[in-house]
Amino acid sequence: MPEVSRTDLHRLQSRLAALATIGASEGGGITRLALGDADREARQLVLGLMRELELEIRVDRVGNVFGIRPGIEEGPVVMMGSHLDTVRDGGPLDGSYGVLAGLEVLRTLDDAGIRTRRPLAVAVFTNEEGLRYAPDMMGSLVFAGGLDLDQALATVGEDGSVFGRELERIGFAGPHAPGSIPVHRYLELHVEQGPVLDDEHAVIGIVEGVQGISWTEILIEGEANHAGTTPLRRRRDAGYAAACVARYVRDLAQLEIGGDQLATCGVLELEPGAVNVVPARARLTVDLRNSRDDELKLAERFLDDFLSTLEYDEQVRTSTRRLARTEPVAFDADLVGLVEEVVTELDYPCRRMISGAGHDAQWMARVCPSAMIFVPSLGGVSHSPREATNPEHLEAGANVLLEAVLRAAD
Ligand code: HGY
Ligand code: MN
Ligand code: MN
Repeated sequence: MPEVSRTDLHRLQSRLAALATIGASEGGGITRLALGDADREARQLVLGLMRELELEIRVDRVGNVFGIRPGIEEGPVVMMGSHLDTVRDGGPLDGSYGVLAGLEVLRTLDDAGIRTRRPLAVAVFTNEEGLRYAPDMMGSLVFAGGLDLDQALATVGEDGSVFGRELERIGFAGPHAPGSIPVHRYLELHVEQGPVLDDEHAVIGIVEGVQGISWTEILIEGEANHAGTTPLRRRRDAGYAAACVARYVRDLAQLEIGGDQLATCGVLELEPGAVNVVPARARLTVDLRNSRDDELKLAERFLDDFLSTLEYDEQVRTSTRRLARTEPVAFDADLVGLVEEVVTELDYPCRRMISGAGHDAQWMARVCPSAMIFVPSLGGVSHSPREATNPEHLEAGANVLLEAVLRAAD
């Protein structure tokens, strides 16, 4: 088989730059919420690249897009991929890098005249971020059988839109049943989105698993009142109660659970939102993460207990809705070992690690042996316009993906 070990960094960078213009805002961030117009445009750009590669294109009923490259033999594919949707004001690499590097790998194989024994595929999973429609990682979740298709299609977004209708509107309500593509191995290349590799000057993260995720929406019902006349003891202040929750979850993570427990209040909305009105209502979200499911469950329970106490202390009513819940997952040890073998041979400084961020690989691991490859995020920054990675690290990640896929496919 002809030797090939290098992808074309400039070609990859030019495609990343083109994709980054879709959903770009003045502040430099990128916003491509799932099933919005920018998501459609990004999907169409990738479809164009898939057609250039003469891939067999399949779109499934939850909008996942697959480009399939035939192998010498038929059968389960070796799949790469990630997502194209972003958070609000996100960066140019989260998700995009894994999709475009996967296509770069296929282009490199074409240029080298290489045909692998197994078919190869690049996947674009729908709604990985979960901002507009919860839960996150919805496309891979349905693909893996973790969420009923009709339930996904009926999901109402935070903007009141209906998932299935939006999927039709953007033209990506495909005919194929989710999960109908047999997968031999799944390999996802992604930026780390955290500081570990950058701090240690490592180039490649050999990802052994992903921590668990729990998202809860909390509604707090108090009573609007006059800020100047209502004594503190007579208030039912939803704003103060919400602030108590935000403060509590930090203590919950740092003091009560400890270890690698994390807690974030990413959304906090008050109504009526007037300077001289005691807030009547609050809507907030709590994102809890832990690599141990027993501790994550404890954190969830402690939060519920805190809300019960808060109701009594502040005379408010609270209600909760679980937006997402993904257990910690360990990737396939042999596939992780294959990635480590490749990285060692290519002589990149590396380390094994757990992913702090959730990824589609977390659900693909329930379908087939899966693993991930990380490259450093400069300053550990992601989900931000400042998200960036050194070009030579982008190239290193793509080369490791290329070599790992060649081995998994043959
Ligand atoms: O939330 C996450 O960890 C991922 O970026 N969806
Ligand atoms: Mn991502
Ligand atoms: Mn993300």
